[in-house]
Amino acid sequence: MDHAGEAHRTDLMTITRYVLNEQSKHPESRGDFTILLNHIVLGCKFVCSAVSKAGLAKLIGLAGDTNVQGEEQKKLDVLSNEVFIKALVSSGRTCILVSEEDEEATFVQPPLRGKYSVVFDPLDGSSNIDCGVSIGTIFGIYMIKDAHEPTIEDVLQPGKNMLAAGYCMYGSSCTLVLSTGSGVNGFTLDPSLGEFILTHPDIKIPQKGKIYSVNEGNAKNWDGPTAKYVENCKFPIDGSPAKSLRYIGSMVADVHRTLLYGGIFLYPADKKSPNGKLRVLYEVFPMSFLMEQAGGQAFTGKQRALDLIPTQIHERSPVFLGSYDDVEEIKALYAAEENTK
Ligand code: AFP
Repeated sequence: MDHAGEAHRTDLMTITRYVLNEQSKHPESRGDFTILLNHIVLGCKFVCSAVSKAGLAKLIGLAGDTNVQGEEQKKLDVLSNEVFIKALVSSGRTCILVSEEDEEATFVQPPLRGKYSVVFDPLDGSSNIDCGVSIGTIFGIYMIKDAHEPTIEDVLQPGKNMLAAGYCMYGSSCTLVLSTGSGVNGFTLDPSLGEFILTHPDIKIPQKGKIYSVNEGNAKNWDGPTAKYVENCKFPIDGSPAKSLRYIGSMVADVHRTLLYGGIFLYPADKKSPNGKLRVLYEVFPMSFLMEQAGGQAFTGKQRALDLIPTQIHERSPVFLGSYDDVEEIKALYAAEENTK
């Protein structure tokens, strides 16, 4: 009998155990972050369950404007937002919440106010729900300066100030990828236990990848460096093999593949959208944080993505993120263009 293998299978590292282990490295810690994370995990489990039932509900006629009790059915993205807002407020550890779904930030009132702000997209890629493509929740966590006097400036901080970031992907399995600033770990939900188990310890993105991921339908509006980069992926000038194109159109799924297999994900600026499409606080920053923590890079076309200082909560930015060497190449193309000005 393979006792070591058996031990490996029975000694389960749950996400809570992992975070408590991390917490024990900081004797001054009072467990606030662990409590906050538990509430985020609860939100992810709820959304995972709702997403997995969504297709079935539609097939058997449960979804629509009203449910069997005659109550109005909520759209999944609206429902997910409500679940996360309530879970985060009730944790008693948050102060300011910024959600993709809400125009204004939510300021948590004093009895439940804590020291963290959370920026999140409760259900990113939701236009893909009806065709069963993987979608996800993305989040980033900041510490606020003064819990007595929170201001919007507390969330308008560069991404490099985030304490933690992660995403949960609702796909063939439910996977939560997290960084608390010392590497990246992936946890998979075991539905029979209702627990996220560490399945992808210390994720490192390959130094160079064989895949590029971009919406090529926007090519006619791209700037020179992006167009040149993608051309080079298809027709490499150094004689190396052409890269494969993979694009789902759901950031969590595209970034998850990039993180595990290597390569580059691009959502560039174009003539129609000079700031690209993706939102700085709850798409660009958390994913850039994870990429850097996994040994990759994230670049906006002008600077390191995590150095950007947002001026509005729903601001957008172009982003190029992924394997270190691949991002290095696009940086060189932008630098070369800058030199010709
Ligand atoms: P939805 O939430 O509207 O589906 O948008 C998803 C998203 O913000 C991000 O997850 C994708 O990477 C990106 O948009 C895809 O955008 P395009 O459809 O323009 O390629």
